[in-house]
Amino acid sequence: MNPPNKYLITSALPYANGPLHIGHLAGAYLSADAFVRYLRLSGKDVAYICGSDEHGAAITIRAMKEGTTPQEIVDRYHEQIRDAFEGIGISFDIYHRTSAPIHHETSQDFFRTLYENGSFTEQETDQFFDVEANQFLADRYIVGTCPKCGYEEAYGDQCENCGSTLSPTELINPTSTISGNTPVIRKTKHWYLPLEKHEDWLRSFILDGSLDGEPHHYVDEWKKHVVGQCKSWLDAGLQPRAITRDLNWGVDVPPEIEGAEGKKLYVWMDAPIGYVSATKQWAADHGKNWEDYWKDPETALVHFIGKDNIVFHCLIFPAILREYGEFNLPINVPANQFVNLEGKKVSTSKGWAVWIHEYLQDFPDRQDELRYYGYKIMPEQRDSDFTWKGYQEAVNNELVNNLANFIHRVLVLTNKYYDGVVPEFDESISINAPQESGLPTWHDSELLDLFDRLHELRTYLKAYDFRNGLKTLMEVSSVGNQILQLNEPWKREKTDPDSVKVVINLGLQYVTALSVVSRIFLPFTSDKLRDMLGLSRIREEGEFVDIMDALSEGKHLLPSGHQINKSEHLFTRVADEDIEKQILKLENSDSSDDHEEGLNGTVETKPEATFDDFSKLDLRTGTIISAEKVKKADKLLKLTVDLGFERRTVVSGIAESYKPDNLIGQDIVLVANLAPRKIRGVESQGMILLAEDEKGNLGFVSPPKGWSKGDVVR
Ligand code: B3M
Ligand code: ZN
Repeated sequence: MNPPNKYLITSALPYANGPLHIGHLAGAYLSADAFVRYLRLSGKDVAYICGSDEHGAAITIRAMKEGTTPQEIVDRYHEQIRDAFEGIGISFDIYHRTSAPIHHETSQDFFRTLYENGSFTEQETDQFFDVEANQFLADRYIVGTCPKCGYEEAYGDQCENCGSTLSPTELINPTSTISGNTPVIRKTKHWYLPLEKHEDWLRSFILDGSLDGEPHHYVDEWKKHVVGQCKSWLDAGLQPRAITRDLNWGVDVPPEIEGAEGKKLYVWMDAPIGYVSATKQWAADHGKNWEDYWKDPETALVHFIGKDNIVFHCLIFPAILREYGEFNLPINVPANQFVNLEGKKVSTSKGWAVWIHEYLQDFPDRQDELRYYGYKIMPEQRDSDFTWKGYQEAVNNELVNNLANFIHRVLVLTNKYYDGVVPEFDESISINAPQESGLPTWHDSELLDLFDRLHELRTYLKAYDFRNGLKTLMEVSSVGNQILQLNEPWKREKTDPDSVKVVINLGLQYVTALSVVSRIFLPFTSDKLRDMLGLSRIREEGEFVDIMDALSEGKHLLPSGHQINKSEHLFTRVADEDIEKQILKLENSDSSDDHEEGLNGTVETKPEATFDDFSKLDLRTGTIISAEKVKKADKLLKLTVDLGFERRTVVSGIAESYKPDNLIGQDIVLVANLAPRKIRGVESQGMILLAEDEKGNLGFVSPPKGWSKGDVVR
């Protein structure tokens, strides 16, 4: 197979329900960005497509929590995410959005075409319906008691206490999170994509890299964990997937289709079509033909995603594209695993994240430092961990001590000895070789060595191995540093100026090469470097090929006689206090952040209660006198509460916030006349009042210090 000349590259469309964080960035964007920059530097025709995913429960639940509309949520976050991407230098050709009319039209066209093809089946199922809100309830809109562990706030699809996967109808006392009412069961009809019909061709597509008996892509380039995940889906047997939902936010099922009323496309049906609609918009804006990028078999399609999106991009979307016909299928889906933060899972709702827009505010001129560290820890094969200490070390030890140091020394010496003019030199003069000190080498042989290293870099990039690509880039700089170190031009200038010319000229060739290839990972640095070298900035129009051609022909990258500019420090050290601030901020993110609900809208309270409703409750002051864990329930503690007039056993979901030992003596307020309930086999005789913030942190509501037990709270 010949290498393609045209590429359509996509990065997963982030949900517009929260700000962009480091987990997103190192997952599906830095990788794709390096890849597209590399392709453009190699002279390829590339369209790099992304946009906001503005549908789905992620958005509507967010809107409900904030007491605002889905439209307001997506408008806010779409812009914020777009700006953060731009700020950190992700070079999309278009950053589109799925609320755009062209996306709705394109998605409906897909639905219509597949519907008319007979690609769907229809099924009627039972689903919860909220009569007051007059809508069917998606799984996440239903809470109730987990049938497995008794946890009262299990979702319709999962209990977060015991981890069980549930279906909404299994919940005990299901309630609608919209109205607080008990939902009723109604029948509803949906369209399904019968994936099982696609199993055979998908199997050979994924596992052998072939399509209709022809080789389609080199399967050994696909990451093991990607193929592995698909294989386990295939081995388990593919099932029909519902592709519509009863919702009031999303793309309408085309209205002329019978039964379309009230039905929207399932978000995972329309989101990947977002790649197509965004390409259409981009093509229209730039006088291109979108079909050249999607339907020309010579064009390569590559999806960059995180591992949680593998099945949608490797199995479901390909099935949709193939049913539609004429569309290319991906030649690779180089999914990344996850990045954790200081050892914990990144979480938007818990505020445990490095937010890109905040990073850009805190470190306005350090975009490439974050990018660098992102590539260094990229979770290509397994999960990895972002730590602020690790970030600081990478910047100080690698970017400052290696890269910036090498470049600065070469440019400073050029300015000092030759007034910034690239020196002529005698090709026959040998200098000390970098690899083994003591051995001689020559300018031209070192340039061949540089060629080999850049070739290695290219090989890693082709294989989506960005970590090793970055390492190789840094090796170019290390070798440059070794050449300086072993030849000590600053000492020899007086005694052996001719060999110093060789060394400095060689150093300048290295720096020039770095100014081109650094563009792949560190675009801001590349621009600064080109300015210092007195060269025009890289436009990503085949410059990598140009320098490889030049090197292979024995030409120099920076001609003698060229005038360079003053050197400025490319990177500066990150101080301990900068890092400490970030760590502190992270630890305090509970109180200090503004990503969470409540700030920008009114918070909705529960439906009105009368005074009589309230006065039914008997609230009493008390003190916890014993506490122990409840077996097999991570969140539950069994407490004994002393009310003065009697003692009560209470099961409370506070184990994640409090250690049993720290609770003894804690004053509390108890709902003393709540009907007793069995939780995990223990009878709970009341409920302790707790305040809960938007992150889920719990704190006791307690009487003033020293207050007596058993008093009424009203
Ligand atoms: N919005 C899911 C996610 O952020 C999703 C990706 C869509 S890609 C077409 O994980
Ligand atoms: Zn449970």
